[in-house]
Formats: sequence, structure tokens, C-alpha cells
Amino acid sequence: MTELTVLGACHHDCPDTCAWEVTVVDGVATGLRGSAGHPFTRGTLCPKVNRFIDRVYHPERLLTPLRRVGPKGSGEFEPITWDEAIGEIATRMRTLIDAGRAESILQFEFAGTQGEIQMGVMIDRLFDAIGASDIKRELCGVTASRGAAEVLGVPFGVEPESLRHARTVVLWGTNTRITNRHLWPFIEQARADGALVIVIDPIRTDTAREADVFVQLRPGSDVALVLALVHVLDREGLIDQPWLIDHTTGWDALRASAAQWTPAHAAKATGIDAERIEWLAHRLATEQPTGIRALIGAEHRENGQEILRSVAMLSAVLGSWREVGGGFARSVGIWHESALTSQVRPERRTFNMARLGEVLNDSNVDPGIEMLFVHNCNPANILPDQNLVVAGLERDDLFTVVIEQFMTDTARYADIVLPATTQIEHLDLSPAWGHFYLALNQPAIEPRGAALPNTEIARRLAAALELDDPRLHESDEELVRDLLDSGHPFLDGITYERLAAEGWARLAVPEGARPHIDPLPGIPTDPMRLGALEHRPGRETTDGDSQLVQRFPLALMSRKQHPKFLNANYGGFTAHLPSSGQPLLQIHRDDAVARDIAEGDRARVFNDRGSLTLTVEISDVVQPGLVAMPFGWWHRSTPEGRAVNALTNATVAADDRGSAYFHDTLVQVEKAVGN
Ligand SMILES: Nc1nc2c(c(=O)[nH]1)N[C@H]1C(S)=C(S)[C@@H](COP(=O)(O)OP(=O)(O)OC[C@H]3O[C@@H](n4cnc5c(=O)[nH]c(N)nc54)[C@H](O)[C@@H]3O)O[C@H]1N2
Ligand SMILES: Nc1nc2c(c(=O)[nH]1)N[C@H]1C(S)=C(S)[C@@H](COP(=O)(O)OP(=O)(O)OC[C@H]3O[C@@H](n4cnc5c(=O)[nH]c(N)nc54)[C@H](O)[C@@H]3O)O[C@H]1N2
Ligand code: SF4
Ligand SMILES: [Mo]
Repeated sequence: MTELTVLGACHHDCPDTCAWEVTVVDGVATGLRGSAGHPFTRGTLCPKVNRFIDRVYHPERLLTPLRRVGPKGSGEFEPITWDEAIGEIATRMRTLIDAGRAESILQFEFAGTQGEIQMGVMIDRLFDAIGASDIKRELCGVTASRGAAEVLGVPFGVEPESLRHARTVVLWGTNTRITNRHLWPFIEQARADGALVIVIDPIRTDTAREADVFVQLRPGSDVALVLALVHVLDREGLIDQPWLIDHTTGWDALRASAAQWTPAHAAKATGIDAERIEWLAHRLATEQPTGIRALIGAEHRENGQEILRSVAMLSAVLGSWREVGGGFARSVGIWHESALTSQVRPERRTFNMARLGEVLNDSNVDPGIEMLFVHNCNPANILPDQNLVVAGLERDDLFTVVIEQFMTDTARYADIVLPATTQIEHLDLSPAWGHFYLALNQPAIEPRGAALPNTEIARRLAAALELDDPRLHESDEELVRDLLDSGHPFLDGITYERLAAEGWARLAVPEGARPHIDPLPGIPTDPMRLGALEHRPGRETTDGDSQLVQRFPLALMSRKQHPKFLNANYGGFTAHLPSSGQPLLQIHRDDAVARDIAEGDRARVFNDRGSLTLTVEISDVVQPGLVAMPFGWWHRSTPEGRAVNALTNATVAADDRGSAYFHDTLVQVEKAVGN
């Protein structure tokens, strides 16, 4: 018997990027545990990934290439060989390229794995080389980043771990206990040292229940809250004027914007009592350091960028960046990205990924999409306006290829499905967006069945297309070494060999470094940019288009809420589904009573995009006027074969940048016939 321990890291799109150790007995993975020595992982994984070995050996794993034999979406496939699969795909690509229609091929991908080389590097080179159409990968994080950038220039946030030095921790629209669970011990540490933990969220999340103070604001009203806080800070002389003068520009414009936003005025927009706003302003200013943590939730709105901009401004007005423990702790992905070698990429035709449904169905798109190549993504589930996306995937004249580990909602619509390896079967370099530790993920077992890494699939396609640029044929190890070879100071002392031996290494950033204050490579120390700020609710909110509100008077939110889900990775696995066995519609008692709906009834929730019939849970998680549904359920686990995104709003900003307005979604709810 041979027993090995192999060092790796979780690939999921999760800020924690846990380092792990895989136990392998005679070539079979038998155990997986979080690395005890890793300062963020601290020896534990999470309820999603504790069963990861079951995912690897799951009976439904895709282990061979498949060709569709039934109608699209029927799930009827026959196994084929890799040579047949690659041959057929390459022939179709070649035909389009030779006809001058390379742009009718659309590469569609996201962060199913966050490992650098399996996520993109090699497969991007392939599609760059043929000049296919691309997407703006902006469904997550970009809107928030743009909001922060307006204030910070290059939006480096403070190290999340540093929150343990805060006296006031504000979790602003982030559900830490569920979505970023390894940060919680640092917050608990701060609390043990006397810190107060405040949650600002429209929904009474699991995190809100564990906070000291829960501020339940009306959805999308954060800018109004910030304006009122600035108003009080100014009126009460709570602002450190010398700091403000030295470190910011644009105060006069912000001050003018805040002038009318008395707490009493803001109470209506935000739903928060004036006294509470007064208290909050005093607390944030006088019990510093105040560390503000935000991730993604609030960005999925028409005014999402402005919300994150306003929060970044508040951190500047508070002067909270002065001390370690203060400042704005948002995604730190940029610390890793700026350190790794970046690829030089050619210009390609791009579409905002949230608009896939529209792009596939719009006859004005020229050239129209004839081939869709999906990897690391499950668009039929995770994109807004799901019915439109599915209608696009059903098109008979669309040839769809999906690289997947499982028969996801998207893979079901493919013409060819290619089986992908899981994280313990391939090599990767794993940066993180929730901490400063870079990990090397080493393969622990051989690929199962005929599964292949995305990188190898790209190399085989490049060979079949007779593309001989050596960069299209580099090995996985060469790709990783190249990423580490940037010469960036954050990688000082970090080599492939060290990562192979130790599993992970901290970026060479001194503990306690204060971005935008201390001189750090690539991080501007220019004054932070304040400016005019306006509370402008989105069109599809209860304060938005009155005609729409009349027909659809309730706001619908669909956040990440199940501890055993990670986006749509586990929403079809019995062991991961909540005991309800189906997604529930959470509604406030007032709204239920007004509709004669009782707990356990079935209700129809609908708008112009779709309709779902669900069992109702009456809950104080939501406030009046707001209903909620979980995100991530597979079609096969939902009563009508459609998940919450059948209802959500696919609109993006006019410049085609940023995330969709998922949470700016209006619906009506009515008791279902036959209850
Ligand atoms: N209603 C609603 N919708 C949302 C959100 C929400 O809060 N509410 N959140 C949005 C956000 S923030 C995000 S990030 C997106 C997530 O959207 P996605 O990135 O599409 O979601 P995931 O389910 O994380 O991953 C997609 C797939 O990647 C596959 N995968 C993993 N590793 C590999 C690999 O090595 N190779 C290949 N080929 N495939 C692999 C997995 O099997 C999985 O099916 O969803 C968005 N959609
Ligand atoms: N268990 C689990 N963990 C995950 C994921 C998962 O699916 N499951 N997904 C991962 C991914 S891809 C991401 S991007 C992160 C996201 O991590 P988070 O951003 O923490 O999670 P979300 O659920 O998207 O949204 C967080 C909160 O934003 C709130 N919110 C929505 N609108 C507003 C608003 O207008 N104002 C304020 N103040 N709050 C608002 C929601 O109610 C929600 O509680 O989580 C990651 N971690
Ligand atoms: S999903 Fe997140 S918390 Fe769970 S093991 Fe992966 S990185 Fe860690
Ligand atoms: Mo995300």
C-alpha cells in the first residue's frame, strides 16, 4: 500500500481559497482536509467542500466525451472518443474561420475554477489565435471594483485579516458567515478585543443574526444612508479635517450633496430611524479603527457601482485608512493579479456576458453566433433572464460545446460535451480574492475516466487546427512557471519549487501595510476622490418605474444563502440540498396576509420574464415589500425545471460594462390555484 499526502487548494469561486491536503492511497483519494498551518484556512474547509471527494467519485461524473443524439435539452447523448470529439469541433471551427466568420464563434466562460491556468490562460490563447468573439467577464466583482476605483484610483482594498484590529467592523452587504466563512474567526477575534460588529443588509442573513447591530435598510438605498452619515459627521464635527484635506479631493461637492440628507430625510429612503443613523455616524467616527467589509451583493443593481463608490467614500471621510484595522476591505484579487505575469491579448469582439440570452436571440448581431464554446460556467443556470438564455441554447442552428464535470443545466443543451478534470486531478496556480496567500494546486490522482484538463483540451484543439505557435503547446508546468516569472516585488521569494514543497506562500506584502497610505508597488497614494453623490434608485425597484411597480409591487432578491451550495455547483446533489428539497419563496407576513397566503401554501411568483410556482415560507428574513429566493438550484431540483434566474433582470449599464442588475427585479406574488 502506498499512502501520499498531496498539497493543493480549493478552486471554487470563493474568497477563502482554502489550502488543502489530499490523502491518496494506492492512487485513490481517500481524504481531504484543510491545511492546519495556513493562516486563513486554519485546518478546516466548509460544508460545501468537506464532501469534495464524493464529487470527484460521484456516479454522475462525466467520464467520456459525448455527442447529442436527442433534441437539445433532452439529455440524450452517446459516448464518443476524444479523436472524434476534437475532430468534429475543429472541423466546424475551421469551416467558420475559413469562411471569414471566426467571430461567429463565442467563447463563454467564468470562474467555475479560479485556478489561473485552468480558468483561462491556455484556452484564451486558443480563442485569441483564431479571433473568436469573447465576453466581458463582468458578472461578479467588476461593478464593485469600478465603484471603488472612482475613489481609490487603482482599487486595492486592505487585507481582510487586518479587520481583527478594528474596533468597529461593518459588514456592508456581505454575508460573511455563509460566503466568506474563514474571515469570521478574525472578526470574532476583534470582537473578543472589544469590537462591535455591525451588519448593513436588506435581509436578516445568518451573519446579521450573529452581529451586535443589524441595520436592515431598504434594498438599494445605501447611497442615501451614506449621504445621511456624511451629513451627521459634518454637522457634528466628527471629521478629522487635516486628514481630509491631506488625503482627499472633492469634499465640497460631497458635502453639498449631503446637505439636504438629514437623518429624518434619509429615514424614508432607507427605512432606518433617524436616531439610529445618528448613532451609527457617531459610532463609525469615534470608535476607530472602523473597518468596512463589502463583497458583491450590493453591486448587482442599477446603482451598484454608485453604492460601492459611496461606501469607499465613507471610508475616506472617516479617515479610517489611517490605522491598521480600518479602511475598506473589499476583494483583494487585484493584489494577486498585479503580481502575476499578465498575458498580452489581442482585441476581440466582446459582449457583456449577462446579455447572452439577448445575443443568441438577436438577429441584428452580425455576424450572429453560430458556435458557442462554454467552459467553467453554467450560463443556463447562473445568468439572469434564464428563459431567454435557454431559448438561445435551444436554437437548432447553434453548435454548442461545453466542457464540464457534470451534466449541468447548460451541458444538457450541448451538441458535444467534453469531460473536465476536477481540482485534485490537475495542476494549477490558485490566487485568492479574500486573502494574501498564493497556492499551488498539485494533482493528487490521475484524471478519472477520459476526463482532461481545460488546458489539454485547448492544446489538442490547437493541434487539430494546425496552429503551431509554441505558446499554444506549453505544458501546464510551463504555464504556471511563466505566471510566477513576472519579477513583481509581491512575488519576492516565491518560486515554483517553494510552492511545490510548502503548498502556499504569502505575497511579499508586509503585515500591517496600509494601501493608498504607505508606499507600495503599483498602489497609488494620490488623494482619494470624493465628489457629488446622488441617491438614484434603479428603474426596476419599488422606488423606480411607477407603472412597473403597479404591476409588480414586490422586490425579489436571490443571494447565496445555502451553506452547502457554491453558486450552481451543488444544486443538484441530494447530499447538498436543504431539507425542503426545493427552493422556497420567503415572504414577509404582511405581504402574505395581504395575499391570503399561509405558510406552506404554493404561490406563483412572476413578472414579464417568467413565472415560478413555489412553496411559501413566511419569514422575518425579509422585510415588507421584499421577497427572496435562493440562487444555485439546478433545473432538475426545481418544481418547473426553472430556477430563480427565470425572473431576474439582465440589464447592464449603457456602456456594456459591469454586472447585471440581478437584485433590481420586481415581481408579483399570488396564491397558486389549487392550494
Ligand atoms: N440570481 C443570482 N444569480 C447569480 C448570482 C446571485 O447571487 N444571484 N451570483 C452571480 C455570481 S456572483 C457569480 S460569480 C456567478 C457564478 O457563475 P458560474 O461561474 O457559472 O458558477 P459556478 O457554479 O461556480 O461554476 C460553473 C461551472 O464550472 C465548472 N467547473 C469547475 N471547475 C472546472 C474546470 O476545471 N473545468 C471546467 N471545464 N469546468 C469546471 C463547475 O462544474 C460548474 O458547473 O453566478 C451569478 N449569478
Ligand atoms: N456558501 C457559499 N459561499 C459563496 C458562494 C455561494 O454560492 N455559496 N458564492 C461565492 C461568490 S461567487 C461570491 S461573488 C461571493 C459573494 O459574497 P457576498 O457578497 O457576501 O454574497 P451575496 O449573497 O452575493 O450578497 C451579500 C449580501 O448583499 C446583500 N445585498 C443585496 N443588495 C443589497 C443592497 O442594496 N444593499 C446592501 N447593503 N446589501 C445588499 C444581500 O442581501 C446579501 O446578504 O460569495 C462566494 N461564497
Ligand atoms: S468553497 Fe471556499 S470555504 Fe469552501 S473549501 Fe473552497 S475556498 Fe474554502
Ligand atoms: Mo461571484
